[in-house]
Amino acid sequence: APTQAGPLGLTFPGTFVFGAATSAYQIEGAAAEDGRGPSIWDTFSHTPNNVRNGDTGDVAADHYHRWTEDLDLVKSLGLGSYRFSISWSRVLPTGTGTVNRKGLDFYKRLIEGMRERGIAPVATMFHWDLPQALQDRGGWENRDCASWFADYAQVLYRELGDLVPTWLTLNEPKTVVQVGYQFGAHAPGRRDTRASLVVAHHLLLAHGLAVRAYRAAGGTGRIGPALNLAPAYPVDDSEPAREAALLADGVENRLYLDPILKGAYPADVVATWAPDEPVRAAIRPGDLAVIASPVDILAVQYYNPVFVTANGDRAQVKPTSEASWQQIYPEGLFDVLTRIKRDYGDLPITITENGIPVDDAPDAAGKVNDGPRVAFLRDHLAAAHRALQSGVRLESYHVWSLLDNFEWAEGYAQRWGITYVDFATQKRIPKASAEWYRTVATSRRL
Ligand code: GBH
Repeated sequence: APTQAGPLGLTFPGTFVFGAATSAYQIEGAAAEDGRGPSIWDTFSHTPNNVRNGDTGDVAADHYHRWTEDLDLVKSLGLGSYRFSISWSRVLPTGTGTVNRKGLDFYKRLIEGMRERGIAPVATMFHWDLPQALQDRGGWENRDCASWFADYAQVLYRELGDLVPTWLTLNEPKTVVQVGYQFGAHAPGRRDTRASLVVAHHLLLAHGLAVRAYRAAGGTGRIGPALNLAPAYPVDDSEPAREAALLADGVENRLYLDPILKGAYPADVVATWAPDEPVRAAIRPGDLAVIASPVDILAVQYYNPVFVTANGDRAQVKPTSEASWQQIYPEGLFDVLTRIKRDYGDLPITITENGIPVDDAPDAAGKVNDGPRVAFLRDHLAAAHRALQSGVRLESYHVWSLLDNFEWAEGYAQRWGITYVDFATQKRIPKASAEWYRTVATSRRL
């Protein structure tokens, strides 16, 4: 008998997993507890005028103390997967050297807590919170940072490897490159395009070395990168607009996908962006072979497309969410997923982030009605379903985010959670979107 589907008439296969995502600095708080060393986000957020309202992650959603409640929440929403990140400076307070047991034990308990609840852990090793001690040694501009990362990764494999089926190396290297090193709106707040390209290479090298270390450690789970991909469309059919969109695709997507999955930098991006010696010199013989070490899974994060004019500017074509950078275009997710299969091969894919901010708050009855988020998630899940039906090996979907949290330069002013957090009391209230998502996840119907 045909399975009865939800309002859109779509049913996800029994193997498909629904989950939610967070990251360490955005939710944990406890910034100075149990031996955690400072990260560049502590430094950045404590420097005036970097973050809206002077907000910091000192307390955030206090997840470090409330993690059992938060895992109970994941379970109560019927989710099968939870993607979190590990704070490098909790595990290694100065980035290298002695392991901080208490920091490591926090993650051990957290991961065991997931397993007890039947939730599959997806662990990101780096979600932008570089140990400050390593920034003091040059950070990602220093080639050694790639090896420091691989050493840290080895500690994680040794201590937590048996407990974690899915490892993600770097969260969104593109955002570090663009926002951390070109626009300066994220830590470490640099504005230097040449440095940003060297950083891109060192990040990719770090990813590759960590993948190699996983194989050398005999890891039996899966490992891959987490890339935020943005399909680039020309605003019109003119030749110049189409060429500009092609270059934008290079900068947004191929600059990361090509070295990892094809072992080569995209020639058009290199010609346009890195014609000079310092950047070329950063790329040493053998690096690309390391970067292209085979991965088991590709983690895709999708928020928005870019629309490109003839002179290479970005244009607004679709309505935005409350984030000015986010034009809403669900079809872009279908395009991204099918493009990977077409251009890079049939590898397993997990969507590790997708969501929007909504300025929501409890009403008189204590309900949080985030209707725009329900519509956004529904339309993007429908696009993911369409990709599945056209043969993409899409295994799972994680909503960004489980909780309202510290939204980087926007501080607590943007709420991205399916769960409302009252930061004064730390009370959690599942929003309408959470109730809706529970129904989808438990029925598999959309
Ligand atoms: C993700 O980045 C992050 O992985 C996650 O931590 C974050 O909370 C979530 O999205 C929501 O933002 O204002 O011009 O400087 C998504 C990619 C890159 C989108 C940085 C916003 C800022 C553009 N983000 N970008 S700008």
